[in-house]
Amino acid sequence: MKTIDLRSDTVTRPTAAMRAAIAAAEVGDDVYGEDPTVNRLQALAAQRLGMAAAIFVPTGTMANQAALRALTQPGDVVLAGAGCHLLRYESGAAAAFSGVQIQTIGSGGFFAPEDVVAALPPHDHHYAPVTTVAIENTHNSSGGRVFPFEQVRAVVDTAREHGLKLHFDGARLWNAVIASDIAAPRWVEGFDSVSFCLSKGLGAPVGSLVCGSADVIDRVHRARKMLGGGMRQAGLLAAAGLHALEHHVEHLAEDHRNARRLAQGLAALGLEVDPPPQTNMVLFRAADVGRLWSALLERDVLINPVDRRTFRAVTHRDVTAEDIEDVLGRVGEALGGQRA
Ligand code: TLP
Repeated sequence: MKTIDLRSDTVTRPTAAMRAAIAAAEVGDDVYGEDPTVNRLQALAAQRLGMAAAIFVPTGTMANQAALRALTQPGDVVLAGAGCHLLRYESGAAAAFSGVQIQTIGSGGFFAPEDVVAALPPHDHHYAPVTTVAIENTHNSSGGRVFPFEQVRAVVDTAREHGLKLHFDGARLWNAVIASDIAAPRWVEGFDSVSFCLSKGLGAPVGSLVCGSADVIDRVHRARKMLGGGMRQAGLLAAAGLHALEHHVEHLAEDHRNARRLAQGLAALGLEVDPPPQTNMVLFRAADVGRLWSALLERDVLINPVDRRTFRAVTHRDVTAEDIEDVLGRVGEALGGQRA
């Protein structure tokens, strides 16, 4: 039986064409700025986002943390949506590396300008200064939802009015672009730094970018060095990323269709799917997560629980529409006799 892996879109493997691009990559020492393939990827990323500069880093976590380091001072407060990756899944790096406190605002991962204003402290030295706002789009722990566009624009305006910096965790920015049909430069306009991943739905084995002004990217460069992320012949990895950006963005629409079909099928099996998927993630609940998890593992379906009641299934390039039908069959069998 084919193993169907819906744990994350990080599990994709490079295609033959991507491997050929890796094999053909021209390389140099990127710590000297001499890797032509890294330089091409950085230029393409900046251009796709309509920003001045970009820097290649190994992971989304490093992208976010190097950006935070570049934007903040120790002791600052960073406002972000509930359940944000920055706070929940980056092993405490914001506190350890930048010395900042993350304060969550709003609900379900999103927030409004009023939430930003309400979180601003009086100008009094008892309070840590709020200096930065971070959004996550799509928002992972709320089930891959897209931050409402007009709300993002309003948050940017308000943050600017109050002299705050802005970071955009766009690990899945391209999913938001495809789902909303709003171009990337419009999404990221006014942000000081934007991170996006090549190694999620875009299917590259490794890599993320941070984009921003030349000055911000210069500071991110220093932070990347401090984190040990200065890589040498990284063009081998950048070649995969270039291939992903050039050829894999449109495919995300299929991942989104597969997620909708999966959600519909799971609901038909009596499972509670909430929220309805907007991109490539499906959150669903089961009465006995542990039992369903092992019954699925026995049937070679990998789906991770995210809490005691909820599973997260993520669609991606290595899962076809037929695989989704297959998964639904196997979930039906696994549930046989069990209460959903
Ligand atoms: N998310 C991973 C896990 O860490 C949870 C996943 O499987 O979804 N920002 C966001 C919004 C992310 O979802 C992730 C990865 C990252 C940053 C970090 O990227 P990596 O894993 O490359 O460090």
